[in-house]
Amino acid sequence: MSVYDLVVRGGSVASTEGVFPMDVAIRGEHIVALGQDLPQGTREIDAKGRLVMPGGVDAHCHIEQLSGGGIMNADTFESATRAAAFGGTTTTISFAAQHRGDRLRRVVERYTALAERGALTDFAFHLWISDPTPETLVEDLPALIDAGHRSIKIFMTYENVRLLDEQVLDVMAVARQHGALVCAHAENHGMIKWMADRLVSRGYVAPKFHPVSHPRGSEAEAFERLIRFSELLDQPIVLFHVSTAEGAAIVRRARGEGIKVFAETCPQYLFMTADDTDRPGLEGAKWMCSPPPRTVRDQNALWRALDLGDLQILSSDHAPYRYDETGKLSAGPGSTFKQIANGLPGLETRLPLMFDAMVSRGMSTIEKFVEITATAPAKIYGLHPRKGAIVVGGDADIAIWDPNREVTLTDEAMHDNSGYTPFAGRTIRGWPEIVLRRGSVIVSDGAIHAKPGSGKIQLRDCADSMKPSGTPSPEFDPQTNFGAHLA
Ligand code: DUC
Ligand code: ZN
Ligand code: ZN
Repeated sequence: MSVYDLVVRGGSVASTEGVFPMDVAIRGEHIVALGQDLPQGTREIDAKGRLVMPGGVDAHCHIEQLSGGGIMNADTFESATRAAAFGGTTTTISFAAQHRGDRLRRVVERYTALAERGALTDFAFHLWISDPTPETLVEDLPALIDAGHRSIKIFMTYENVRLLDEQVLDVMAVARQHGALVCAHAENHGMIKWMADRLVSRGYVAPKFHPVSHPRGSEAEAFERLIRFSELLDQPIVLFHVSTAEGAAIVRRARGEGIKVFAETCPQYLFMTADDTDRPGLEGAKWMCSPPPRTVRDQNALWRALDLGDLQILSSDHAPYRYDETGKLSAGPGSTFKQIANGLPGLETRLPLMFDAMVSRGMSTIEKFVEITATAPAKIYGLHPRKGAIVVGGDADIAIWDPNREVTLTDEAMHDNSGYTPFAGRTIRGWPEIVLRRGSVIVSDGAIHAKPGSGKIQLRDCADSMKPSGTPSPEFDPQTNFGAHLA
């Protein structure tokens, strides 16, 4: 009998350090050896001519979740993680979304139960806080962070979920004390509301006015504000979905100042522009998300920022709504852009789109692709080295790619429940053919083999990314922690 349950043989193993010809030996759920000419396993996968990559870590996706506007998204954990797996992603971080009046602890229990019933990939949650009551801040949040839910999501806009500045600071102070990251949807609420109200009152209601209602400065202003909060409390933050050149420049400057800021962008900001929403009737709704995609100049700035390391993470922001009365058109055929749910499906296309651009078309390198789609999100969110890399001792989460397979994206080929992809019609080169999650083949021959509910929750320790950059203090103490600001 072999010492290895499975050997992935003869492939090129990709990491942030390079691409090396190696076999990968797996026992149970873990990688136990890497090297050439490893002994025969009980089972073997022939990976000759294939790239053997870490399974993707998608650190920003909305699954089985009620939006801020009260619209249920189209996916269950089963359908969303099925799509993720087909696209080479083996870990998702979605939201345990607290709406006002909800008890946070119950929210986490509810989402955990949903994921434990349906998920095919492994999963974790960001704690989405929209009701920072004493119960939330003093009782539930500290206990949940200590239990391993080590990232928090806050909104600076969206009427029903946004926090005021003082509330954001309250949440950040708890995060600092207990060791969690604070992730933010950062846009200036007043600017967006004022613009949207004026546009609608003048009859400019089509989807193409949605990008107009999110002035590019609304991102820059909110980024700058949140960064100064981060500086005040010495609390690490992640800025979600950077969409503008100015936003990327602000992140670069803040990191240069030594403020612990991480940032993410998404395929929609690299491959789409505001013009995508300019379609007949309400069709443009399918391309509507917030912040909106901008211009080709912004795309170029974001690519550069990824290359330079100013932006570290590439997530999907998968937020699936059907183009019908259950989703995008829930307010009816006369919907204004304000009434249309924001968000795009993207769990399945995230990795193939990025591989095609970065590797097949030569805009970047395989190493950088692995970094921004798997290793860096795993490190920043406290999942590494269990997730995000092919290393001895890590979970055997592996996507085996045919780098030459050409695929034309179509609505029909997608496996989530939204019924379309904003990237339909694109032909891309490179596709994950076999996907392993903790040593089990969950995708092969174009079919899914995992059972709903076989994904496991990933509780996390306090990673370095979550710790303050200055001298850590065990207690929240304005005298010792904020002395510099009070002087
Ligand atoms: N914007 C968000 O903030 N969340 C979900 C989707 C979107 O477009
Ligand atoms: Zn957002
Ligand atoms: Zn989002």
